[in-house]
Amino acid sequence: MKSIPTTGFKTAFEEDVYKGLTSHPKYLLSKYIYDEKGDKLFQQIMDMPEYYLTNCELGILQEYTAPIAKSFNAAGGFDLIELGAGDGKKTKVLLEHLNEQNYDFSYLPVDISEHVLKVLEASVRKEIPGIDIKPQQGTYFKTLESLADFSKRKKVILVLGSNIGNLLHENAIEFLRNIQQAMAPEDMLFMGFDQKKNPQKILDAYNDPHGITEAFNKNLLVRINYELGGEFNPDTFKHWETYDPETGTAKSFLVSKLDQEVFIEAFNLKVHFDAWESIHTEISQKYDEKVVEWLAGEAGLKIETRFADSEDCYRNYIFRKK
Ligand code: AVI
Repeated sequence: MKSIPTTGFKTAFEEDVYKGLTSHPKYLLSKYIYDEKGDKLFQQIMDMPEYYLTNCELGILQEYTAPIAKSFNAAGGFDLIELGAGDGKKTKVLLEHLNEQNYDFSYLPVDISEHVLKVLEASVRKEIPGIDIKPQQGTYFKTLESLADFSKRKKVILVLGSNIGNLLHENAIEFLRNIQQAMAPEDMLFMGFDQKKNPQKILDAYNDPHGITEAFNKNLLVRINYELGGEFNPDTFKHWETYDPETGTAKSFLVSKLDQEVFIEAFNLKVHFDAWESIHTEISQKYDEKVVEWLAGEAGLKIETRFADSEDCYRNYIFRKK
């Protein structure tokens, strides 16, 4: 395999794909799954019965709406800042309650995608009229930085969906530390963590019989084809999931079913795959209490409260600054 980038890289996507496919072992970053098609596939994943995370978290938010809302409240009202709001299905459970009970709050969903924010804003305004919604377009950290001085009110930062699980521990600590640095002493962080459980249940969630997770994973190849002039045939790759119950790490791979060379125009490069060679594409970390406590502690946070679903598959934690 020859590494011949003709010029400098035009985008971070281009550079990261180049690095990942010229490494040994090969990898691609899961954040690039989420283009318009990837977003839609993820919506479908969240609606699958096998993807228990959605219903577990929804169950927690429905069962503990009142105490959660109460813990958010503060004398001067509060700003509810959600990082990565998506379609807001779960958040709306909280928003409806907060609205009905006349809590004094503003809802600030943060997302990189203007489109996602527009759709979310329209649906929140329609379903829960009267809510003070102020969408914030941008990366999490740039937005958090600017929100640190946005108002004098208490900030409640919401991160649902166990999104932190897509980060290696080292990066998860950095993520939490960035949030911690934007927090004032009275602020709080409300975050979902998928828990260690029967390994079969985890494998089933990431290896569904409908092939939706496979299409989601392979969207990386489809996107390389579209955006970088790649010539991947996704059918020649197998979606493969592993789960290590000791570390709690679920890993997704794409495995080449044959010895092949794939041309990528943007790099003027043929990438060689041995038969059964893998591309690592995603981690979905599962947690236990000790690990959550350790990650939080390393980031200068402490656990204040936790809420679990009836089977203890999933937990939402409230963190404060240490
Ligand atoms: C967004 N993230 C938390 C999902 C997860 O569970 O890791 C993405 C996903 N990958 C496969 N299915 C869902």
